[in-house]
Amino acid sequence: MFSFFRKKAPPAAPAPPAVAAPSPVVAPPAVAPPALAPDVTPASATAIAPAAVPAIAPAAAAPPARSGWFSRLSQGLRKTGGSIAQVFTGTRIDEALYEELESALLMADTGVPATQFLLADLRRRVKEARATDPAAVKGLLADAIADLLAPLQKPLVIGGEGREGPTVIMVAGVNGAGKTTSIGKLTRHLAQADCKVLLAAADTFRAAAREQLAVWADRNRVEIVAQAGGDPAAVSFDAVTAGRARGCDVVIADTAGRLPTQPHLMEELKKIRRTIAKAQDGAPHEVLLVVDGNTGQNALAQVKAFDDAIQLTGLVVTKLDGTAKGGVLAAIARWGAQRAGGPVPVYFIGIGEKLEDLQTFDAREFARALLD
Ligand SMILES: Nc1nc2c(ncn2[C@@H]2O[C@H](COP(=O)(O)OP(=O)(O)O)[C@@H](O)[C@H]2O)c(=O)[nH]1
Ligand SMILES: [Mg+2]
Repeated sequence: MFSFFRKKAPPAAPAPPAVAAPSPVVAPPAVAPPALAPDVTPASATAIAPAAVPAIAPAAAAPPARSGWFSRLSQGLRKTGGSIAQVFTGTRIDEALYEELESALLMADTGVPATQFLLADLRRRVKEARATDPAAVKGLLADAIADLLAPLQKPLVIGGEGREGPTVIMVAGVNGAGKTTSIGKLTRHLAQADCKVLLAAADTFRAAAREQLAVWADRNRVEIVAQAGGDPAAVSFDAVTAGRARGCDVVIADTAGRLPTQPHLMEELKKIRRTIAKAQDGAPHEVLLVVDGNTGQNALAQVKAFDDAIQLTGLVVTKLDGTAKGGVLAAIARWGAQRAGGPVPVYFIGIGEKLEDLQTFDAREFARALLD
């Protein structure tokens, strides 16, 4: 079973080994979620919701089988699986096979550099294994993809080495990528693991954005700092300060959606990052980009642009259900292999709108799902 994230022991403790969080317990919300958004925070006042009792939902009788999740993931990526499988239906391993595979990988959003890398790697593997059967080549391709994706597999760590104060997570991305939903789902997992979470509604432009985050805060019974029409950097600062004062384990800042082609909005994002650092040394500890897996090669362009602006530490790739082709993860991995600071891990992937539809990323599993 996979841990949803890793929770380190507090620094004061007599150095016990890092304890893995309990297996993901994905229970349906203990209380029926409110149908309507709660009252909007009064304008111009930084509102810190009163401390709420942490919601500890009763553990689900049986944790959801990861196999069920796997079949949904491969179902989501079935178009890619189908067109790649087609390549291996012949009887010979020849140039035509590699050419067909090249087209299939490019069609799956893998992009030119990762496609070329995979083809060269596959040829080497085929030679080494002395494979003669195209079906065996498919297995070798799965290995090649899994190895390429492996550096992206890394758990999100809460409470790092010697860290005082909360783990501060800043979340960015374009509009509709799934930032708020993913924060809500992550908050649920954190709250269930007894982490004290505070959400910062740093998407101050739209009232609906604050309300949406407030609904998630309410569902998970965690605190939220919001401010109508205020400065997102100020809200983030207040939230981190409040999170420290209240002994929170995690502060998550939800920012407004923006395109990397909007320089003033990218500047604002940098300012939020800088301001968070002023509220707490070493923060933000995680700068996450949420990308919509459906956007194909554009997702890679977003990763690069946001990384340039705010130095990403992790990714959440959503919407791998539906029409996503999945190859973009290989493109992200190949880019990451050449990035000065090392690869940007994919902490979570999303395959739907429900709570259990956000899961940790497993490279081998993903490679299998891609080719299934
Ligand atoms: N199908 C699908 N929908 C998702 C996923 N993640 C988020 N969504 C939906 O995408 C829409 C936009 O999500 P939201 O969190 O508001 O995006 P934000 O603008 O980045 O905050 C909502 O309708 C979500 O339910 C996913 O993994 N799969
Ligand atoms: Mg949002």
